This record gives sequence, C-alpha cells and structure tokens, in this order.
Amino acid sequence: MNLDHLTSWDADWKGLRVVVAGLGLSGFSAADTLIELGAHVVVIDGADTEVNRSRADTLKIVGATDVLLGAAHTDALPPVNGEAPQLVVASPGWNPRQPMLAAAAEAGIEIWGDVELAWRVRVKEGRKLAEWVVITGTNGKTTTVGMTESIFRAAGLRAIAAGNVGTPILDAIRDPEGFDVIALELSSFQLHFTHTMSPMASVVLNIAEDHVDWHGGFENYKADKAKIYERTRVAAIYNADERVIEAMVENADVIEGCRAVGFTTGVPGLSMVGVVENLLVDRAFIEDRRNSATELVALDAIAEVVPRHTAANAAAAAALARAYGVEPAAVALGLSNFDAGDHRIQAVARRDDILWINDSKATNPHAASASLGAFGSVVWIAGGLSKGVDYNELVSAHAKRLKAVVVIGTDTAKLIEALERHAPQVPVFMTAVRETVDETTGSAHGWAVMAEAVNHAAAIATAGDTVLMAPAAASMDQFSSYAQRGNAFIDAVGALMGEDTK
Ligand code: UMA
Repeated sequence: MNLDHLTSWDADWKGLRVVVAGLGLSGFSAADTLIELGAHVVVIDGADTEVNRSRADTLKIVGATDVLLGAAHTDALPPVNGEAPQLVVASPGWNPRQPMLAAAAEAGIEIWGDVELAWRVRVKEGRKLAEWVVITGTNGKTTTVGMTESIFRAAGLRAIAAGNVGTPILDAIRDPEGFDVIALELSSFQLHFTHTMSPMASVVLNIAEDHVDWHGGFENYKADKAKIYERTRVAAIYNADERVIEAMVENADVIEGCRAVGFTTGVPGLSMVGVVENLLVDRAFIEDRRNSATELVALDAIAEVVPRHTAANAAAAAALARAYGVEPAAVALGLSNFDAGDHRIQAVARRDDILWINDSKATNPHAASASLGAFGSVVWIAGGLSKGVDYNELVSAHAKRLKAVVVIGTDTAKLIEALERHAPQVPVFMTAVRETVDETTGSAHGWAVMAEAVNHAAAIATAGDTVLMAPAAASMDQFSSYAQRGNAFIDAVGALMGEDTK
C-alpha cells in the first residue's frame, strides 16, 4: 500500500492496519501514538516478561487491537483485524533480517522506525512545529546531543534532547506545549528504518566499527549512518578530520541551498568551526568568513580537562546551534553549563597514587581507544558482548601502555586473541565466566563479576597506574545496561577502599 499521503498528524490514519515490533521504549510510544491516531495496532514482542505484560495491559486499555508476547509470535507477520498489515513499525533493536521483518519486506510492506513515524506526524494543526537537528556517529552522540540541547536552552529556546539518548522522539513530538527545536540522537539502527526525514541540520561525528552483526558488515553500517544527511535543509555538518564523512556529505541528496560545514579540533578552514589555540571559533556562520573567525568559547570554560574528542563534540554542537541561528554568547553559556554526566571517563577514586576510572560508556573499541590514550600505565578491565567487532587495531595501538588486562564478559574470544597476538607480554587475568541473570527478576546484574575484576586489578596496580574500566564491548551479557556495569564498578571500588573513596 502506498503511504505517501501520511505526512501529518491530521492525515487519515484511521483504520490503518499496523504491526508494531517491540514493546520497549520506542515500540510503546509508537503503538500509543498510532492508537491515538485511530490506527488498528497489533504489537508483538519476543519477551513475555512482567514489564511487558503490564505495558500490554495499558495499550489494550487505550485500544490496541492485540498485544502478542513470547518468542512464538516473532517469526511470522500477524494479521491485523483478520487482514494483512499495511505497515510495520520496527523498534531499533530489531534486526531487518529477523524472520518477521524479512517476511514484511518480502511482502512489500513498508517498514518504518519510530523516527519515521515521528517525522510524518510532527505537523499538527495548533501545535508548535519543532525544527530537528540530528546527530549520529559511533561515539560522542549522547554528549553532543546534550551539549546541543544545553546551547539551545541557553539561547532561551524550548529544546529537548531526544531519540537514542533515551526520550523516544514520539514523546517529544506529542508534548502538549511543543518545542522550538529538538536535538535528536540517532543510532545507525534508527537511521536504517528512517526514510523521509528532512532535518534542518545534521552531523556524523565519527565513524568506526560498531554493530557489525546487526548491519551485516561495516559497509552497511556506514551506509545507514550516511542516510542522516539526506534531504538536510540548512547545514550538513561533517568531521573535517575524517575524509569518509566528508564524502558522505558530497554524495548526499540535500535540499538546494544546504551548506556543507566542517568541524575540526584543528585550525578551521573556510566554512568550518574549529579550534585556534584554546578557543572554539566559527568560520562558517559569519558574514566575512573568508577573512575572519568569531570566538565562541574558551575550551577551559567547558571543563577542567578537555580531551580532543570532547572538543570535537563541542565544535559539532556549536555548528548545529549556529546553523539554527543561535548567537555566540549562547553557545558559550550552553557549553559552559553542560555537565557530561556519569560513566564517561569518570574518576571514581584515587588512593596510593592509583587512579580508578569508570568508562563503562566505552561500549566499542573506538570509544575505549579514546580513554586508553588518555593514560600512561593502565590496568585495563575489558570485555563483554563484542558485537562482532575486531580488537586487533585497538590492542596493537595501546599494547605499550597496558600493565595487565582483567577480562570480564562471556563473549571474549576475539579480545583474547588480539591480546595474544599484539600484547603477548601483558598478563591477562580472567574472571570466572558466569551467567548473572537473576532468576526472579529475569535481568542481569554482574556485581560479583565486577567485584572479582576490581580485586584482581587492585592486586596488580601500583603507584602511578590507572585502573581503567573501558570494556570496548556492550554490557548486556552480564549487566542490564552500561550504567549498571558502571555502578557495579563504582560499588566494587568503594567496597575495596572502605568508606574513603575519592
Ligand atoms: N525484541 C524482540 N525481538 C527482537 C529484538 C527486540 O522481541 O529481535 C523486543 C525486546 O524484547 C524488547 C523490545 O523489543 O522488549 C526492545 O526494543 P529495543 O531493543 O529496540 O529497545 P527500546 O526500548 O525501544 O529502546 C530503543 C533504543 N534501543 C536500541 O537501539 C537497542 C534505545 O537506545 C533508545 O534510547 C530508545 O529506543 C529510545 O529512542 C539504547 C541503545 O542501546 C540506549 N542504543 C544503541 C547504542 O546506543 O549503541 C544503538
């Protein structure tokens, strides 16, 4: 069925037969929205858990046609009101090769993500229409989206950070007061299922191997990331230090008049935001950009220590905000106000000249590389769900600074192989591989694993060392999230030190 006419909240959604795949954050918001629009909605989710059962009850009360929980329901397309569905809305965690989605594609049924749905319903009579500035990249997305939101707020705008950062975009869209601007973090999964979005400004922060399993290869991953630039209207912003990203902009089909704007941590060329000495400066959004640059903010006003990747994120956020028309003073205020939050290169304790760092947010080699590079002699706690990535480059680049490695996680063969190949002299300590799922709640909790890892590290580290928990892998094999993994580390370090952490 052709769904091209469904481009506003006020279009005729009534009676549309939709299957929503997934009952997590995005699936719930998509189903709830579609029901409100008058569509017939069947929701399916492979997990028949207490949380899902309670969400299912809520959706049924508001008018879902059906909610089907359990693995048996995810293999085939369910009918909606006895007929084939006309649309499938997939949650980002669903792999396009998963049997139900593959069947939908085979049958020629459109598959949207919640972002595509949100783009189509963002126009509603009587509600403020928000501009979208959109952000992707392998690392730094959440920081950049937060910085961007902070700048917009400093400029007095009603702004929100939404998308992969945690607040589903449909929740932001349906906010009764509406927003002037939405800073939207998009994962490669979300981009895969997004087809008609036309943002005001867009940026790819950086590209490195990640989520290779889901996409079926690095090339597919890059292609999905590049989709962010399609139909951009004002500024397609690229990392000027990564040629592959500039090429994505060159190849994108943007709206006429859209400019390509670079960001860099070096001296900016024409039409770039970059760094001169200790200042973030704009040579893109000013009149006389050929001959001059405008100061935005001093880097040391952003944080005490500004590693290179933080400066890059700030430059990207500033470029997005400047594309919207935010004044330099608000960029300075917004970046100074921004607080990076926990689990990203977070100093947890220092005792006997040993520094303990929680970088649980380092869920892939690229992110782990940024933090390993910041320290001298490191006892590295690493491992988890590898998501099919390769560790050879990471280990060979940092072998010299590794004093020892403590391995956690259940999917560590590739990491261990890389350590044997590129760092054979570095001692490797294994924690006992174990399942950590709590039988009553059904969720993972790796407290004991992390306590064991921290005790190993404590036995090895001496004055001048850093114990760095930057796993270069996802957490879900032994923890419920990277935040829980980080908290487990903080707790274990706290227990080791007695009361006197920090
Ligand atoms: N499910 C199935 N079958 C499948 C896959 C999933 O039944 O094959 C079900 C699960 O049982 C679960 C539901 O689908 O109930 C989960 O859906 P989901 O994994 O897509 O997660 P949501 O709760 O909808 O959260 C998603 C993002 N999750 C993922 O991309 C995996 C969240 O990003 C995001 O914050 C949220 O939408 C709001 O937009 C999280 C994430 O890990 C933080 N992102 C990855 C990353 O940052 O690296 C991409």
